[in-house]
Formats: sequence, C-alpha cells, structure tokens
Amino acid sequence: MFSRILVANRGEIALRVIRACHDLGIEAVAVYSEADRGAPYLDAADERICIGPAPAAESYLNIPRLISAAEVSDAQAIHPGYGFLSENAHFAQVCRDCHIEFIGPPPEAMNRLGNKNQARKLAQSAGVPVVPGSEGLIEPGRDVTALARQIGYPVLIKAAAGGGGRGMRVVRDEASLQDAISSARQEAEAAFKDGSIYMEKYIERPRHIEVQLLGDRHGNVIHLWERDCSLQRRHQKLVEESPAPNLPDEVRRAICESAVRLAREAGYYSAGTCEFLLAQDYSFYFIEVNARIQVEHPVTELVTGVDLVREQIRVAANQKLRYRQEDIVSRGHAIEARINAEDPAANFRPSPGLITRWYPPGGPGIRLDTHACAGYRVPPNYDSLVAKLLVHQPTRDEALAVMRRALAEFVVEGIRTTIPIHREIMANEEFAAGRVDTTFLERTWLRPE
Ligand code: MV4
Repeated sequence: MFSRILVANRGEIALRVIRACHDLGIEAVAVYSEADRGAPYLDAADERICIGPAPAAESYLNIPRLISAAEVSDAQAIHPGYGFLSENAHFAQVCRDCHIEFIGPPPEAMNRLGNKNQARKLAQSAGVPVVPGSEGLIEPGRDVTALARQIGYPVLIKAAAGGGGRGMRVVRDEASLQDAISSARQEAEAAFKDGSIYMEKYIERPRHIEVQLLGDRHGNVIHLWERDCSLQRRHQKLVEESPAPNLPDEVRRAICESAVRLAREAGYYSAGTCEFLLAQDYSFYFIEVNARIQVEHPVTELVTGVDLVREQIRVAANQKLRYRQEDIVSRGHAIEARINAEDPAANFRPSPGLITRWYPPGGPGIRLDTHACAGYRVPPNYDSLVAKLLVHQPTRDEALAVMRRALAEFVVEGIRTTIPIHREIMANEEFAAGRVDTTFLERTWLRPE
C-alpha cells in the first residue's frame, strides 16, 4: 500500500481524497495554485506544494508541475479527483512512465471509452442498448433523407466533437432536414474545428440515469446501483439521488447489468460511471462512460455504505475488490444538492468572493462535503461548487423532508449560492412526485437561453 499520495485537485474533492488517505493511514500531499494559497482545507494535508499561478493551464492542468510535485514529495501515487486531468489518458500514461501510480482507470480504457464511436461499438458488442442512429458519421453525399426515414422522426443531429449538449439539433420532419444538416455541420466546424456530425433517434424528455461501477485489476467489476441525475441546468447537474424514483426494479437491474457488461468489454478498472438515457417508456440507451470519480459519488456511498475513494486507492495498490456483487445492497434513499457560488436570480451568474457567514445544517442523516467556511474567499478562477449537501433517510419522502429542513437552516452570506433554488426545487410537487426529466428545470423555472 502507498505511504504518500499526491492529490492533483482542489476544493471539496481534494479534501475528500485527503480524508480517504488518512482513513487508510496514508499521508496526503496537496497542491495549490496562487489563487488557492492559504485556503483552510489545505491544512488537512500533510504537505502542501504550490504548483503555479491561478490559471489552471499553469497549475492544476500542468502535467510537468504535477509530476515534479509528486517526485519532490516522494508520492507513490496521484489521485486526479474529477475534472482537470482526471480523464486525460496522456496524463495517466505519463504517470505510468514515471512509475507513479495513477489512481483511476488505465489510459487504454480511457482512450477506448473517450471516443464516442468506439464507445458505441463497444456497447453494441457488449449487448448494451444504444440509441438507433447513423452507425458512425454522416459523410457528405450520404442519403440523409433515407437515413432519417429509417431511424424515424424526430431525429437528433449531433456534433461528433461536441459534448454536454453542444451542437445538437432536433429535426421533426423531412422538410427541415437538409437545412438542419448543413447548419449543424457549419456550427460544429465553427465551434469545434470539426464538422463531423452523426444522427440518432431523438429521445423525447429523457431521464439521465447513471450506474456507479467499481473494478479491480484482477478482472472483477461490480455495480453499485444507479443515480438519477435528471435535474440539470445547461448540462450541469444540480440534484442527484438514488435510488431513481419510479423506476421498476427489472429496469433498474437491466441498466446496472448492462453497465457491468460494458465495463468488462472495455477492460475497465477503478471507479467509473456509465450514463444512460431513459425514455418515457422505460427503454434505455447508453450514452457515455465517465472514467473518473464523480462529484455525486457520495450519493452512492450513502445508500451502499461503500467508501468509493478508499476503494479506488486499494484498487490502485493492486488489491482485489473486497466486495462481491451480492454484497452491494442499496438501503434507504439519498439526495444531493450541489451548492454553487452562483446567483440563480441573475441567471446563475458566478458569485465568487469572501464568505462572511457560514452556518451549515446538521443532524441525523446529513452529510456536507465542503472545503468552505466563514472567512474563505471563493476564487473566480475555477468551477463554482462550494459544497455538496446530502441527506440519507429510510424513504424518499423522509429524505425530502430532511433536505427541506437542512436547506432552511443553511445560512451563507457574502456570496450568492444556489440554496434558494434548491429550496424551491424541494418544495416543487413534480419533483416531490419523482416526475423529473432532463427538461424539468427549463420547463419549470428557467428562461430559454
Ligand atoms: C440525447 C438526448 C435525446 N436523444 N440523445 C445531452 C448531453 C449528452 N451527454 C447527451 N445529451 C442528450 N442526448 C438523444 N438521442 C437528450 C440529451 C440531453 C440530456 C442528456 C442527459 C442529461 C441532460 C440532458 C439535457 C438535454 C439533452
């Protein structure tokens, strides 16, 4: 087992990894940019190394600086957290070449799953449902009219180099197909310097269901059930929960077992998440794999009792999984609300600055993963997440009630946060009934962009 791990990230996930290291008796080396100098969470680490100025390219994304920090601090492994370099296959390879263990999946699996077309083919060979579509890119000159008829309207034109919903176009009838194809190609070329596009059946008002995976380096892969992440704003998740409400058990099992088949096919290990679209008729379709620990991993930790970050470290140290699939039982209901330094009343404009008052909730069944406190200055340079408020209760109704109480207690001054919109969401009857799909927020609250 490692004696020292370098945590190549910042904020709440850096603190989360530091805690997992300490729970395993491992020393943690934190890195920080000038924008994070003096941040209180850094005091939790055993050593702190400044890796550069505020811009991420010169600090948290700077591979030579991270490798140097690991070498000067004698760290045997690096945990990338999420975001930054967490899904960068080149970084994972550089760690391997420098004999520093990368705590995450192998670069080969990252490459296989990072390419949309390869991932789709892997899914098909693993018997995992994919959205009916063009089976690859739409090359100029292809008979798109026949293709759209074969798929069936409405169809969705997607930019191959896009992601997070960028460069998508819904086409509901043949008359508007050609214009949509050419404008989608132009937009993709302008936005991504790559005009490649493909076509899929458009799934109306889908839910976003994702499956937590955990694999070791001895061929064992298990799932840790699903999370419903449908409540999003512009492809940024705001609320996640498990189990997914109103999901029949046989569908739940089918989705989770599909994810395990795909992970095996990809030779995946460490923690990862398989994302699916769930249609209104409960048919489901693979969309992508997130080859990293995710922001919302505590939702799964609460309902299964498994410490995912600690298991990632054990897997990286070549240990076999301590769990068999039958050991993973989901108990109760967990909900996470992402507390971002943003102002919902100002179209979620970022709201960095000094936190002058911080009164967090507590009590039975509440978990608050945060690096913030009174006196902490939220820097403007990075993502706006300042805390994850989680509730775990025997039933969803009880989890909702405790979440409402926790949000009512939570006082933050000096910056604006998403607490007010979470209070409204948790009071919304559609949400309370578990009838939320990915269009919920824009239909219920948000002005169209
Ligand atoms: C779709 C879709 C409907 N039909 N594909 C958006 C980002 C990318 N991860 C996949 N996305 C979608 N792909 C087909 N064929 C609807 C979405 C989508 C979405 C998916 C998951 C979570 C939130 C979303 C918000 C808007 C659209």
